[in-house]
Amino acid sequence: MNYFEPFNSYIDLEEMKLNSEGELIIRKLSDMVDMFQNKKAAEEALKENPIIYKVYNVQIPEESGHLQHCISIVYPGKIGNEYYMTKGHFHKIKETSEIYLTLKGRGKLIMQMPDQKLRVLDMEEGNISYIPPYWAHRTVNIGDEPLIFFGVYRGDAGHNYGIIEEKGMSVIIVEEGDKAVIKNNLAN
Ligand code: M6P
Ligand code: ZN
Repeated sequence: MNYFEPFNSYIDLEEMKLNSEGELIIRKLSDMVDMFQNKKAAEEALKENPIIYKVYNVQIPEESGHLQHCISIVYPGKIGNEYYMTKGHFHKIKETSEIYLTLKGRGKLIMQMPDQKLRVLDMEEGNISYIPPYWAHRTVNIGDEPLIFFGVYRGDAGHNYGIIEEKGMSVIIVEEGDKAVIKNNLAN
């Protein structure tokens, strides 16, 4: 039998850094510019090309017995009136689930089934959100500080961005009169 050594990672919430050996993914606006609805605002913001979010992955084998886990930081900001968000994905192995624990900030977790059924959960400090099998998931920062959350999912689940990259999700989250509002995505 192949033993894998137990280990700790450490999240420093002030520094917003995960202390582990894994891969750090940095997504800038240029990596997802087509996902925002206001094309003019997106083009304007591209001049600065802000970081939209970071994902600190702990290095774990992509095997079913393991649990991938990571810390994501979605920065505060908007493109037009649409809040910064993650790209969003289904899992490659569709029947695998995921858990998010919100550590800091305020957000929304949009989930969507292949038949378009939709659910939106609040992400607030201490919330543990369960993303059941088959639901696509995207997080949106609706606050004015970074949204920081821990995610854990089956080792071999994988990411499938395809259809969300092409069509988006069926709702978007925008600021209207100081409030986060869920709107139908007319482009979907
Ligand atoms: C969470 C997890 C990660 C995911 C990240 C960013 O931390 O679900 O697996 O990579 O959010 O989301 P996305 O991959 O959709 O950009
Ligand atoms: Zn996932």
